[in-house]
Amino acid sequence: MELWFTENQTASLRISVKASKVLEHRQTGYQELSVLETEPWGTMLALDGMIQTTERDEAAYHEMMVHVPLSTHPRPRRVAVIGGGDGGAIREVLKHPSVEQAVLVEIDPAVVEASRRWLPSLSSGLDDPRVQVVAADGRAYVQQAGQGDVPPFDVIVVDSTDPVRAAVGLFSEEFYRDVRGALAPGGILTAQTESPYLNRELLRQAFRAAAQVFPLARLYLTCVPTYPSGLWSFTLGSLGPDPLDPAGRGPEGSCRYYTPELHRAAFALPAFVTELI
Ligand code: AG3
Repeated sequence: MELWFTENQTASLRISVKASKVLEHRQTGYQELSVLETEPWGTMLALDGMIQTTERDEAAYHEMMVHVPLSTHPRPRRVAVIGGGDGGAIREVLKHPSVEQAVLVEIDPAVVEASRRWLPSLSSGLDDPRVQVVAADGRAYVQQAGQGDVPPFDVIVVDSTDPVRAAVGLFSEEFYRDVRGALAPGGILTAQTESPYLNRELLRQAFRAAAQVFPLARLYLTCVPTYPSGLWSFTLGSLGPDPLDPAGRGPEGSCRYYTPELHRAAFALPAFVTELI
């Protein structure tokens, strides 16, 4: 018997992947969690039926999401990742020697547990002494951070799910204002902002919201074959440094996707994307 996993990406678009095994499938306190062994992409994590990450293509997402802001900042010391319970983003943050503290704020502890168990190549960094894992709602955490409950961050990375349920608020102007409040002078926000082909309104709205809140806002792209349309966007908001003129040292240790050339190239946008924002 063949086993196929299908994500309904939109009402009229699906992606299917052949799986050899279901490693875990359960309802957590927040969502339906599935971990599958797939033939083309290796181990894959899905939440509520939406592919979040796969071993084979996650570098195109996590490396670009993290190394672009962290190489832009001259000396990132404190970094927060909102969401991203699989640990892939944190693993990349730790490649920057200036980082003294990396806080992972994941609302669903089951995601962290599943990743520790099935995706060690993503979650391995979670045991690093610089890492603090907080089980909390990212919005509330960032709001409190802005009120001085925790020291300010140099970079805040928003590695959220699609804008449904708990994640809806993570694409709003209000949230970006809270992020700004939690950043140190010269701080940077990077948020995943979905597909320019399939989430046009959302992307435009999120980018414009960031541009309202931050003196500098830029959009950049990467290619993630298992995400809807394969073309994926990040919105970067900065209180100072410009990602087109990166001031940091860049990641130490090997990358599978990110290069300084790609860093620059990622900001070259197709005409239809420039028109979109
Ligand atoms: N967060 C963004 C995943 C969005 C994918 N959407 C979809 N498959 N419909 C990924 C979390 C990885 N750390």
